[in-house]
Amino acid sequence: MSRTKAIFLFFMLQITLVFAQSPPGYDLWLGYSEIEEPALLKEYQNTFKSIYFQNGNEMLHAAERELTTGIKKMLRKLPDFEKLRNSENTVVIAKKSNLESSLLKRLAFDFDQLGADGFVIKTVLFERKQVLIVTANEDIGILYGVFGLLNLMQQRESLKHIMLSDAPKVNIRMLNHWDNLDRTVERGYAGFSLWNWQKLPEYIDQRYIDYARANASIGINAVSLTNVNANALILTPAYLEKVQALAKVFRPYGIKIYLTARFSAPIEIGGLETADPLDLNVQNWWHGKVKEIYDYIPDFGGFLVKANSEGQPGPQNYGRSHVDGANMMAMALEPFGGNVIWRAFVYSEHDTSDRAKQAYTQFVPFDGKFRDNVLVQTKNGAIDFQPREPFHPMFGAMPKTPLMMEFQITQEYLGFSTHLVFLPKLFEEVLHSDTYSKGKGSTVAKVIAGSLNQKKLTGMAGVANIGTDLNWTGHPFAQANWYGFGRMAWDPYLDSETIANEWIKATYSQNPNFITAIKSMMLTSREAVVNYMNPLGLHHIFDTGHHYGPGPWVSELSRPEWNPVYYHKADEKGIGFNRTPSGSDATAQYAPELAKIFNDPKTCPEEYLLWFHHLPWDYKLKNGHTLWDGLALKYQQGVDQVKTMIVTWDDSKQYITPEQHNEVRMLLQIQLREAKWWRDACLLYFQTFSKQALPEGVNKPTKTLAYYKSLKFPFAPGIRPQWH
Ligand code: GCV
Repeated sequence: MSRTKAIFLFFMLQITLVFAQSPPGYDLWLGYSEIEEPALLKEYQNTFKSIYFQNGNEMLHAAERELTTGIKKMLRKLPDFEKLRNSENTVVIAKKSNLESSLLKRLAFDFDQLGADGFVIKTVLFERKQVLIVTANEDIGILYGVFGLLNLMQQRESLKHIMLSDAPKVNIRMLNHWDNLDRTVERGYAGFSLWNWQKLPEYIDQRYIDYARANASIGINAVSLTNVNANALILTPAYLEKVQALAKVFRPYGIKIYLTARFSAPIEIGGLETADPLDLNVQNWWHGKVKEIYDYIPDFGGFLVKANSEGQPGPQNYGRSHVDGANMMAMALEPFGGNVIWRAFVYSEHDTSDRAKQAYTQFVPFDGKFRDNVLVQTKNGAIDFQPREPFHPMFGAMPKTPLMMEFQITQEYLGFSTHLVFLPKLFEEVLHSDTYSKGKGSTVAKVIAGSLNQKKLTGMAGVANIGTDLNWTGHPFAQANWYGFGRMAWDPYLDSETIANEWIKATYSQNPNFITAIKSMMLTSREAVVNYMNPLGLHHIFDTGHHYGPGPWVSELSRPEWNPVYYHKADEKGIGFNRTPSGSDATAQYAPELAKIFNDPKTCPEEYLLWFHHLPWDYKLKNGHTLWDGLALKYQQGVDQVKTMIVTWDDSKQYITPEQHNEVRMLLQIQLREAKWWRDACLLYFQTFSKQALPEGVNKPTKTLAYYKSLKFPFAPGIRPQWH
């Protein structure tokens, strides 16, 4: 080859490489960075000399494609796949039914424990050679096994003696998108909705495929596409054919589609005069609609329903109950194997009792009355995705009902996508909480995994934080919350530190110094946000509507429970919501062992103090500070923790690219500014009641309370813009 031609080809290759690269952050945790450790690279190269990959359907092809992508990137070589098994194979990837009996013998594994989704990855000595086997009962197990294998390599684990078997502990591992049909996203902070309804069904955006890959890599197997504040149009043929196209993309990745069903759909799109669940015409309409949906999407998952909540229609409009509504839909879905996921996020302006008690009051009497294909989806706490809430008492009180956990991955009350907050810390706290419903050790995780009450149908949902932003989630670290949610939905007993470790290695760097520092930053980030927003059990003191920033002074909204003053109840005497027997008695909804602990301020964990108690400003905290001083110091601590996060991030600059460093640095600066805003606005406001000076160590606010009260945010994301 001539020199000129060689130079030309070299440049073409560079150009191809440049263009083949995804935008920063787009690859999520599937970047498959090159193996730089020489010994490990050699080991992997030897391992992947010849791969037998069972031929098969589109799911196995998807798995094989992923393995190709991963190996090409990590080992800088194209893998050598064989479609016929031969004695040279160093890797065998096949279902159990496709493995020769001699290999099965070597594996010596009880496949019953794997179920459909589980997998085994094991290196065995076979005919005097090492063979790495990835196997499972079903295709989906192979897909998860391949992602498991790639994950091990991203964690730089040696495969020489690997023996790993894993299976999910929860059946439905689901993302709930709150995407509107106009592509705005309720409480979305990462751009617009991914679903391009105009171009579907013909145009399949590569993003749909990459979204499915990312979900499958962490075991997510269900998604509801649209907002729970639902639009009935999604159930019409014009949209169903688009949903069908998405279902086709997601199917090879083991993901089922659910749709949000607006309870009044029979009226809005069916031409009926009522949506009464006991009306025969209404029942027939839903039966027909369900059949129509299954004609489009044979593996349709079912409906997710928000009914009689925040203005949404529901069975109570007709004097019927949640059971009547849910069971009516369940009967329509039953013949096709579909489920109803009925949300328990209900509270009413006509109920004057403590909002925190209302869902329990409405739902617990229905325990055991729902049909078998109904799951009741319950938010992690009794109010609404606050930075910290005690676990929802329903988790300890409905043993005969499959309760599905609803976490919020999108950061509605946690600084949007501008604050670095590692949510698996919050998820873990809730899942590890003890309900005591069957004595000590009856954790929420056991309720959700179904082991406490022997449930066959189990689920965990996360409200998605995904949008059209190049990096999917707005903040690069918000990707860790999507990742962590998926990992905990797969295994609710996992700990947040393990997840942080995995995510950092797969996303940023293998450097141990970087990992240690960033892991500790992530693990303290959740406590930091609690401290600078809602310390000591304060909650729902956010500004109205958009929930951007503090609004503890808001008191004039039409519904009492929409006003922050309802929640903090600050006055000259003190602060906090008395939920003990002398107050709203919400503690009675917990097991007696817990109620006893919560009822006494001396035994109540201080992180829930003002959630359960109204206490005087000079009440003595465990550390000897008065409540006023302690509260102020907590706000300051939150700000200081953000400052430390900035130092940690800056010190880690050398391990990542300048772009990676800079984007998070800019976001951390916003976080710091907003943490100070929270501290100053809240303390100035609460000071009008405590009438005490700020303690030493707390920075003096530089602006007045009037200034903070005057702020307006027409640009706040997450709700439809309100410019007027
Ligand atoms: C989808 C909170 C949010 C609403 C959300 C609601 C829910 O109230 O602010 O935006 O509506 O929860 O979970 O249904």
